Amino acid sequence: MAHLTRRQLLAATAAAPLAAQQGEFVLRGKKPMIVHNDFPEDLESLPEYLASWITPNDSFFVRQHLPRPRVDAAAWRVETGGMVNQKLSLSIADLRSMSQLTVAATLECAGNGRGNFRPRMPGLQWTKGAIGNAHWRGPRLRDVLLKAGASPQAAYVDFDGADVPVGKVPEFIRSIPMRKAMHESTILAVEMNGVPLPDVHGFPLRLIVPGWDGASWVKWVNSIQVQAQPNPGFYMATAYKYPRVAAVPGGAVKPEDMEVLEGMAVKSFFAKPGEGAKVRVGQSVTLAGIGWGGENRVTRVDVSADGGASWRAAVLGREDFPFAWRTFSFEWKPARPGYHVLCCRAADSAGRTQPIDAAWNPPGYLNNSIERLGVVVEG
Ligand SMILES: Nc1nc2c(c(=O)[nH]1)N[C@H]1C(S)=C(S)[C@@H](COP(=O)(O)O)O[C@H]1N2
Ligand SMILES: [Mo]
Repeated sequence: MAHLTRRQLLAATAAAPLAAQQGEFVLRGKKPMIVHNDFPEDLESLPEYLASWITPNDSFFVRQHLPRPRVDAAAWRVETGGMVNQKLSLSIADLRSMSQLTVAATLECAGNGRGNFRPRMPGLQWTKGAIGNAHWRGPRLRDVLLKAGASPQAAYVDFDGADVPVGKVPEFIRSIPMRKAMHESTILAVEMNGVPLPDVHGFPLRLIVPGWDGASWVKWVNSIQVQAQPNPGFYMATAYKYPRVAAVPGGAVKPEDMEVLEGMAVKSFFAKPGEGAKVRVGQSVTLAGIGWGGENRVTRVDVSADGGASWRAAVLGREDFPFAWRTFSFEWKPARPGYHVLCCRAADSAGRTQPIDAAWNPPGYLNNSIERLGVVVEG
C-alpha cells in the first residue's frame, strides 16, 4: 500500500476530540474510561486506576488504529515466513504447549502525554493514562524463531495482526530488530493478568516488547516474517519516529532526521490525590504514584510539595522487576493553607532523570515532563 502522510492518515480516521469526554461510552469489561474514540476504541485510564502495581484488565487503556478483528481462537494460526528454514503454522494450543514465561511489564503508548505539549500537535490528546502495568504470559518469541530456523543473518522480524486496513488507514505492521526479538523477556502473550487476553488487548495472541513503546506490542498477531530490513510500510517508515536532533517547538523536522522509537523515557506521575483535591492543614495525606524507565529500572523518585523548590525522596514500592513500573508513596503533612503545587521526578538505572519540560516534537511522543499537580490545603 502507498505510504500516507500523517495528515492523510488523520483525515482518514475519526478526528480526536480535543477535550475527551468521560463516561458517555462504556466498553463491556471496562470501567468508565476517558474516551478519545469509540470506534475503533481509544480509551484512557483515569489516574486513580493507576495507583496499584498491577493494572487490572478492566481499567487498562486501549489503543488501536483499526477496528478489532473477529477472532476464532480454535482456528487461529500464526504463520512464520521470510528468512526461515521452516514455514510454521502454529495454533494457540501449539504455542501453549511450549515453555511458558510470565513477564511483568509496563505498556505505554508513545503518545501518552501528547495532550500536555504546547503548542499542540495533531493526534490523540492523551493525558496521563495511556499506560498500564500487567503480567503477560506465553512462549518466548526466541523459541518460536529458533523452531522456525530463523536465519542468523536476518536483522528484523515483522509482525502483522489480523486487523485489516480501512479506507486510507494502512495495514498495521511493525518490525523489531533481531536482538530485541531474541531477548529473553520478549514473549508472544496468550494471557494478561492470569486470564486469556481480552479481545481489545489482542486475543488470542499479542507481542510483548518490554520497555519499548506500545506500537511494537502488536495485537492479534497472525504473521511473523523474518527479514533483512524493517518493513517499508507506513507504521515503520513514517509513524512512530522521533527527531534525532531536538526540534524547535511548532517547527518541522526533515523525514531523514527522524528515527524509529524504541525504548521509553524515564517518567513518573501521581495517581492519588487527583488534580484539584482538597486536603487539610496538619493532616497527613499519602501522595501515591508510579515511576518507570522503559528498559531501565527506576532507582528513585523525589517529591516536591512546593512547586519544585525543595525535594525529598519518596518510598519506592517493594516490587522491582525489569520493565515494570515501580509504585512510590510519600506521606505529606501540609503545614500551611492555600494552593500547593506537587511535583514528582523519577531517576533510572541509566542515570536519566525527568526534564522540567520534555522536548517538543512534531508527533508528540515521549512527554515525560515533571508533573505539576495542584491541590488545595484548607485551614
Ligand atoms: N494489530 C494492532 N496492534 C496494535 C495496534 C494496532 O492498531 N493494531 N496499536 C498499537 C499501539 S499504538 C499501542 S499503544 C498498543 C496499545 O495496546 P492496548 O490496547 O492493549 O493498551 O497496541 C499496539 N498494537
Ligand atoms: Mo501507541
